[in-house]
Amino acid sequence: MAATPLRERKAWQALERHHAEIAGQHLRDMFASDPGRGERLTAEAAGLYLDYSKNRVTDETMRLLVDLASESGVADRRDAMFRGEHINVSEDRAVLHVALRMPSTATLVVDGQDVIADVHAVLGRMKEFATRVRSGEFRGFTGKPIKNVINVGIGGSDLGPVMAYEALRYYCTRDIAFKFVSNVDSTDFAEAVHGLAAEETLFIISSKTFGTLETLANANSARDWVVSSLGSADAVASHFVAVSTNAERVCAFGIDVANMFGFWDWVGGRYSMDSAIGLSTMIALGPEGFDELLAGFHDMDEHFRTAPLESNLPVLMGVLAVWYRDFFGAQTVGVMPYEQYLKRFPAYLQQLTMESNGKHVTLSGRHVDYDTGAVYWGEPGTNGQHSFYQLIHQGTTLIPVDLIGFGKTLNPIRDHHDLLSANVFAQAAALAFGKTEDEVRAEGTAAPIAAHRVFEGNRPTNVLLAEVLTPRLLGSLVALYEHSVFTQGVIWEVDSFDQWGVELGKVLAQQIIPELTTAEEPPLAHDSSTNALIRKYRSLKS
Ligand code: G6Q
Repeated sequence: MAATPLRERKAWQALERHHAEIAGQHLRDMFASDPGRGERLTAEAAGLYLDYSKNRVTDETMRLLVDLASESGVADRRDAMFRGEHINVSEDRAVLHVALRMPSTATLVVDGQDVIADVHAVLGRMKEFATRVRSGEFRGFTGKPIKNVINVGIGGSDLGPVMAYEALRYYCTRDIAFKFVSNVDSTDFAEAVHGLAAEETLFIISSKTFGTLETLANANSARDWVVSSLGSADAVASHFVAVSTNAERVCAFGIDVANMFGFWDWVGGRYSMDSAIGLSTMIALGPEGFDELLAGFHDMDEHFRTAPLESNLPVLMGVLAVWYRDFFGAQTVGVMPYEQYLKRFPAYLQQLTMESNGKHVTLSGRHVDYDTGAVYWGEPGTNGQHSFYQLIHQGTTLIPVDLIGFGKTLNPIRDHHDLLSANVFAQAAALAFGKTEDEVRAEGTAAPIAAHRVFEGNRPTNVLLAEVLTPRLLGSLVALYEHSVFTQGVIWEVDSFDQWGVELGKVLAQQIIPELTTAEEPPLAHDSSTNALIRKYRSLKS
């Protein structure tokens, strides 16, 4: 824990002075006076090339930002994480998603237990199971092979599996359909099973706690569906497996612990796609593909653990995020993958970033006197260009954007990929350099219309480029953002691994459920708005 409050750190104060000096500078001028920055302000690791030259920074800014990371104790805290110390202070837990992707030859003893041996024991069971499902050796209740796998889970037990399946669909078996049910809205379940044969369907009930309302409601509906379709409660054993840390609750639900894949309290939900929560990913990809995914995570972990801060990709992206959030007041960050397979990546990142760093107190419980986590959002390019990019280019709000592109497509057709990629570079340049009124006039547009056609520019971007989307690259990309989030969290001195902010609504919902379901309206003791809404709902319902 950094001893000094953020605003009192030397590097922070130096950055405040520095910001006042350079905030007014335009990227046009920065590039004109320093043509080498496009090649210099770059970094590369684990198959990812980062061009951060189109940020509103100079070499001095980067030096001060890296000083801030250093003075904030990023390296010490990173090392404490890798050692398995309880850096999740509000839950008194180790934070060891990095152990999930360490090779079997590694050892890491935490609280007296070799966690790497545990990780690989579960991976071995997952591989054996995934292979049996993929080959058709695993049979359902009526003796038929599995044609549909449905992951039932929510939040961290859903977003990673969905994102990975969509991202790696090219590499996944097409013999099995994969579906994901998360929402307690019954439509999610109804549409997922529509037209499916229960005898060919396997449910993976994914829940760390096995106590989550939405997941248990969907799991119960799945059990009803299987039992009523196949006419026997005995069918449950052949159509359900569980991924959880809570064997007791899994048993109570009716799933044999022999069909349960475990993980540990040191894996946070949003950091769990590479644990047993990735069982659907492994069935889809095959064990070798899953190993590649893990290797990609590990590549980036090793880079984060060993590279100097000034050339460390997650650190660079992390400090730049702090720069815009705290010094420019940027409230949101756009992440735009120019790769259709990454269409769910922004949704995945929303949880990773916002649940991790959307915090208002420091590790010691003091209210922060600076801004923490930004809002993350995004859509694949080029679709976004035809909708909300207008505001990024000409609106009044500064929105730093990460653009993610690839040298090759997995589906080469005509010149689509060059058309796509040209847009990555064009957007980054347009956002940075814009178009002046003189340039608009020189093209023949006179006032007052000319003003509408001016692009102020000076909008920052990171461009991430990789060769092609593979399981390994996806692992590296996710780990890059995980560790960037970590870096920001250390600087802001928040607990990036708890999520108390999701609790209050859950508790209130539990109180309200019976008030919606009793035949007679019960006495309502909420605020007048909630009381009136409940009454209106009851009347609409009846
Ligand atoms: C993630 C959060 C949260 C969690 C879900 C599902 O970091 O803790 O999104 O993953 O609430 O929880 P269970 O896996 O316990 O059902």
